Amino acid sequence: AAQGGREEFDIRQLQRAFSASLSPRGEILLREYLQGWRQLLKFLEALGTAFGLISRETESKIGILQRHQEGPHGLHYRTVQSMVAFELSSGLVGFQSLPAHQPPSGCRTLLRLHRALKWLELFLHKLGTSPKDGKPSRMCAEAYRVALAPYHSWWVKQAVALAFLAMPSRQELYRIIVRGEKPAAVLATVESLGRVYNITQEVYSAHGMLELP
Ligand code: 1PW
Repeated sequence: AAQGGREEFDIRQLQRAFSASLSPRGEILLREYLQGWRQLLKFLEALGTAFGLISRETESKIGILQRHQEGPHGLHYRTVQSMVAFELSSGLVGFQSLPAHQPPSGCRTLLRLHRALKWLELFLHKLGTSPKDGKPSRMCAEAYRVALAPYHSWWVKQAVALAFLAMPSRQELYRIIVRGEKPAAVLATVESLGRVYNITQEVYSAHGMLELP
């Protein structure tokens, strides 16, 4: 079966990509990480047009990192750790805002995806552990409030809140997320996301990079 491609969202492929992104030596492999994000993009697209802004923003961040990987310094963009080391030693991280002619750094771009991953982790965790009558739109909003809203402008927060209003019902969401899988696939995914998140967080924190502009 083709990876990427046209097929529908598949939570097992999401879980596999993120767990494959973790090397035995504790590195985060960017290729697999971005593959996980592309699978996530299919999920966002399945949530409907109300999630268009969120999908486009996600796609744009994936694209920036992909261009770094395909660029002249592509070899340095194999793992999160090697990207961080390279951008640090070349003065490319952008601890202050970078000049406009320079593409956004890999570090500041990945930081956006990294924070968003926490949103997903919290949301899936709530979904996988909540009582049957819990409302997904509320869980999604609550996870967003904790994980991502603190980093967003007022305007973005309003736009994201509108998307939640159009969130599919719990039943429909289960159809999209779980499909043929056992519900346990949700919590297995939460666990993989958590491992990847924690390692990235350690790397960023060790270099004082948790607040890049
Ligand atoms: C239902 C669970 C969803 C998990 C996937 C989350 C994808 C998150 C994308 C949020 C996008 C909101 C609109 C854009 C916000 C940007 O300003 C913001 N980007 C992100 C990814 O947070 C910050 O990027 P910037 O403006 O500093 O380049």
